[in-house]
Amino acid sequence: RKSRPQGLIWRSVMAYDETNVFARILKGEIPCRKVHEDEHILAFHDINPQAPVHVLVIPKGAYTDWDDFAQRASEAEIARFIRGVAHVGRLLGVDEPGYRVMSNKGVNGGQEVPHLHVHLFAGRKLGRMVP
Ligand code: D5M
Repeated sequence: RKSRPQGLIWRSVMAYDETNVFARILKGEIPCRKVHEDEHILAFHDINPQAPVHVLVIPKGAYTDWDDFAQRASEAEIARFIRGVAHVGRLLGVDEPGYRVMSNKGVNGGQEVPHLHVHLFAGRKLGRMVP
């Protein structure tokens, strides 16, 4: 039997579904209400907002979720993404009085779309999260 490359990186790469809705938004196949775009990230309004401001920020790289990103992305990519999310908060004018950032991972995290995304919620005083 042919041996496969070992380990988590192989598994993560193979798990990425190129047809997921955010991959299709990145390819321009599905429209979005864009907030910000640069070479590395895209930010757009959530189709089903849970707060007055509900924006999703995604890296352009093919990462399934937070853990995949943490394992495979370079430190420069990770830094750019985190800075990108904060930049979007300032662009939206919600850095004061503030916002919440959240990323769901996997079935128990409630993740629906298998491309890493961070939710940015703002526009009102948010309640405590009840798991
Ligand atoms: O969150 C996935 C989020 O993605 C959920 O809040 C709906 C949103 N969504 C799904 N399809 C679209 C499109 N086409 N545009 C904008 N927003 C969308 P999760 O953390 O995976 O549960």
